[in-house]
Amino acid sequence: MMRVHAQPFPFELDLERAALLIIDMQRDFVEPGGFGESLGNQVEPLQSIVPTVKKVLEAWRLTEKLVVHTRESHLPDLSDCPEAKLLRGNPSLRIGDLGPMGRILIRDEPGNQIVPELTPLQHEVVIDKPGKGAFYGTALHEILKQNHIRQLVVMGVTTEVCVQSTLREANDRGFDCLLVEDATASYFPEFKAATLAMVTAQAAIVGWTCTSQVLIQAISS
Ligand code: C5J
Repeated sequence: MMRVHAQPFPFELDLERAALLIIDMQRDFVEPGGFGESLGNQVEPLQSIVPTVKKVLEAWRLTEKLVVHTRESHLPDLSDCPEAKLLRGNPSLRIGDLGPMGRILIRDEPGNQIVPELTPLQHEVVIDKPGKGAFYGTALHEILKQNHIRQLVVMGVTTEVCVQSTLREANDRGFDCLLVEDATASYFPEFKAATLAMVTAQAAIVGWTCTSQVLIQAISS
């Protein structure tokens, strides 16, 4: 056990039972010219965390503990995309349409790949998820159980959507979650701040948050 300085109180990290979970660091959300930008979002807040996510990932890889990457993606025939998601709102591009980096949110399209700086290693787990939460419609829970995981260190985008949904799903399944504050981002900085506050409120009702610096220090010691 190692004590990590965290909010709202220290997190007792048990590396033997912990996995690193990186949410949706895919080109279409993060890179200029992708789907996120085509929706009118500024991608800079998302781009700016890539070096920090990379630093934590590299430190975690040295521990040889489990790494899981996720991608929000759908099958090419959209059979795993509910109509409610497909038809929501009035966007200029819908899921499955041809966007700046291939078909939007479709598995194996260029925009659906993890950004090159964070490319998964061959032995790392990659979960393609049809929803916002990483547990919905995926084998994630089974994989974590098989690996005797009880704690998740979480990074990625966007803080208030797929990251927060995943944290809540994980919390309900009995995982202790530690979100890395400077390794998560939103197109809306105020939503990120609100999410960090919501996660840690009421004595860690959803989980803990910490900085990448204290996490790297703890796992490297
Ligand atoms: C969104 C995500 N924002 N990864 N996806 O639609 O948060």
